[in-house]
Amino acid sequence: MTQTQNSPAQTTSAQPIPASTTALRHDWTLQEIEAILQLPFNDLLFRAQTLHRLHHNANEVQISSLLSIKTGACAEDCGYCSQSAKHNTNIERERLLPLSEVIEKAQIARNNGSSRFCMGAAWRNPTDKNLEKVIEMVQAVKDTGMETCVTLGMLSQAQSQRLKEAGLDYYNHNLDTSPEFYGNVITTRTFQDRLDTLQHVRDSGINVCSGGILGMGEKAIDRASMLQQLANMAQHPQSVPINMLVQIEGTPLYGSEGIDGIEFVRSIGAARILMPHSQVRLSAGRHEMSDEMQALCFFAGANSIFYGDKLLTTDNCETNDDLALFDRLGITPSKVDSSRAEAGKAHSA
Ligand code: SAM
Ligand code: DTB
Ligand code: SF4
Repeated sequence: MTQTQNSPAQTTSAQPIPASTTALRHDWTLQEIEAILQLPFNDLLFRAQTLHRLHHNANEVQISSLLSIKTGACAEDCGYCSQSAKHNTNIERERLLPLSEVIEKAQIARNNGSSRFCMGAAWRNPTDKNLEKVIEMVQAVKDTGMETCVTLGMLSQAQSQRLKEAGLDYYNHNLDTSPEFYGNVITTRTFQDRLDTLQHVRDSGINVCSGGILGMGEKAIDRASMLQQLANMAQHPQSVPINMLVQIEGTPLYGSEGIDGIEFVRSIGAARILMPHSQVRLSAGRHEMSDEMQALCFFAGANSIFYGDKLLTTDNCETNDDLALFDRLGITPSKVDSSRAEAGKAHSA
């Protein structure tokens, strides 16, 4: 354990945390994380917000847009997902989108102020042939000036390396839940498979985007355990999406006991405390949250969202509603890095 770090298990004081006590840790015990999640709510939020301000602009939120580039007919059985071929859901399957359509959607996202464009494919893993097609998309999106992110399922080391060489900025691959609850959600690939893919991504030098889903019927200890897995990685994921389950009819997890809103906010605060430098993304499920709950999540340290009317197959908040909320909260979207933005302008001129 880093000696200068306050022991969260013993700290219930709401005193600000000096910068010198916030060395990054990778050795959190489950008990420490449970203790953070159980702090008096105001202490938890104060502590999370104090750390947040040490490392981030408190009034800035990064916005990413999502596009499903290949939808449905997935061989995996993830119990939450509309796109598994094993579930009887009402989604329209689509083959890999043509490059022109991806470019069109990316330009719209960029013009709406997104700084990152995330493309998702319903694959267990990409074939090398499909990977080359995705790489063309990554390169075209980079030309708009936005950061690029893809989520394509499991990757080999060679595939990660190929994506890195192509200039990919982020790879999203979620742990989804705790190792203990994992078997209740997915049976067609293991928790270790996920860790292996994340290791390949990290080793090839791509930024890691990894988080999970809350509200799948897991217990508080599973949330602590999932956060422990993320926080004890050799390097904290640069981006940590925290999704609230979007319940989709026809999926096995439809009808799960959801998560209490306050518990959700606590989990965001804990993610901020455990991984102070990371972007914590308030991801799927915002559609079901009140403005006030989202505001609490931002206060607890969430500093990124998915922006745009659609996630992958389900509705997201309306962009106008998001802009109105940002306005009421005095939040501004993070700017696209200026050199990238110039590159984008040059391209669209
Ligand atoms: N097929 C790839 C994979 O699973 O790695 C990429 C796409 S997958 C849809 C990306 C992530 O979205 C999942 O790991 C899960 O965390 C999240 N997700 C999918 N469906 C969701 C739902 N109904 N509610 C909340 N999050 C969801
Ligand atoms: C992540 O953590 N959440 C996003 C993204 N990564 C790919 C996906 C959310 C999907 C929500 C359900 C849907 O639209 O199908
Ligand atoms: Fe397939 Fe990804 Fe959905 Fe799992 S989450 S069923 S891997 S698209």
